[in-house]
Amino acid sequence: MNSSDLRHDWTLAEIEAIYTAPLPDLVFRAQVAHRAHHKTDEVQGCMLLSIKTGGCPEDCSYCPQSAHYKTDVSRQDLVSLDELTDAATSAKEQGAVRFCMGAAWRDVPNNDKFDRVLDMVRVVRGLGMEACCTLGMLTQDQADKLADAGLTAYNHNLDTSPEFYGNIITTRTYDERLETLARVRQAGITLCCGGIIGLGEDRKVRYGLLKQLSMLDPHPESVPVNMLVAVDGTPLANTAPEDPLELVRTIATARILMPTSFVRLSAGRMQLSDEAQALCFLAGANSVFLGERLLTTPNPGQSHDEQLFDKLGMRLTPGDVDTLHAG
Ligand code: SAM
Ligand code: DTB
Ligand code: SF4
Repeated sequence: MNSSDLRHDWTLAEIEAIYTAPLPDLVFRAQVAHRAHHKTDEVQGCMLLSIKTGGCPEDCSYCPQSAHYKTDVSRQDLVSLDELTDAATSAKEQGAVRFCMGAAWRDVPNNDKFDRVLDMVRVVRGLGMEACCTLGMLTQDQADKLADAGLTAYNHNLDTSPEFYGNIITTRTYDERLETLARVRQAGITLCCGGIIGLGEDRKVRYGLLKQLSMLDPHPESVPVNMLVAVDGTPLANTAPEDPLELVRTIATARILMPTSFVRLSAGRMQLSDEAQALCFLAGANSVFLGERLLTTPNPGQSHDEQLFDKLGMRLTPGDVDTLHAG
């Protein structure tokens, strides 16, 4: 399929028809899309590090790092280059091909801290991994500097549909998010852009999110699908857990709408059985976060994941990014 064959005009009715198909039909269609573009026995391993934690001025109601809520997350200033180097080296040893650095900023400061982030990107690239950052809103100049430092991808999620968005975040608009995404593209950095389910939204909201993601042209190279990790102290702490089959349907629909993208089974794996995760892979997920911690919340960790991939007869995408992109 040429990139010109990829569609950016999926309608809500089409998305609804895909999402609500009988599960065997939905998964079959997702498999066809998946097999046309990806190896079905491989999962891309990414590792996260929170490089600046807590005290964020945004009010994202799912997030334990927002300064608006009282949670157990303790604030931590930007980590040193040495700490970063140790974490990235260990990530590589655990099989990660992409290292993602997350900062609880509304936007990126133009000072020595940003210079340190640029050095961090160089360190990660020097170790032979893809480098991703998620730092909040960016100016064009900052995006260009990140690109010059060798940044592979920038993560900035649309999170939910434009209509539901105001229920979740009031301190930054949907359009501001789209503007940052456009600057990242303009700088020549690949996009990691997805969303979150289990916020108390209904299916229509998920169709709206999937439509917005598929309207991005080109599609985001990476689409993280998060399931809410309900954290004490946040406004969503008592939200009823989402049915894992809704996650499977969301992933399968994302795979069909954006067949060439990596679809990442992101936050929420602690709440999923091995069988539910297996269904997510059958539905076309081909990337996960490795390690015992996401940014501030727990994640299954190496030994559990090794057993899981072993049981499924799947493996982490091997190797250095240079070999990864060779074929
Ligand atoms: N501050 C940056 C930003 O918002 O762009 C970067 C990090 S932020 C933690 C990245 C994404 O993680 C959010 O957009 C959201 O989709 C996801 N996320 C945050 N807290 C979560 C939670 N408690 N459960 C599931 N996903 C979460
Ligand atoms: C994304 O979409 N999910 C990751 C990554 N991008 C930065 C973060 C998930 C965070 C989950 C809550 C936490 O650990 O703080
Ligand atoms: Fe801040 Fe990002 Fe958390 Fe929103 S999701 S409160 S922007 S760290």
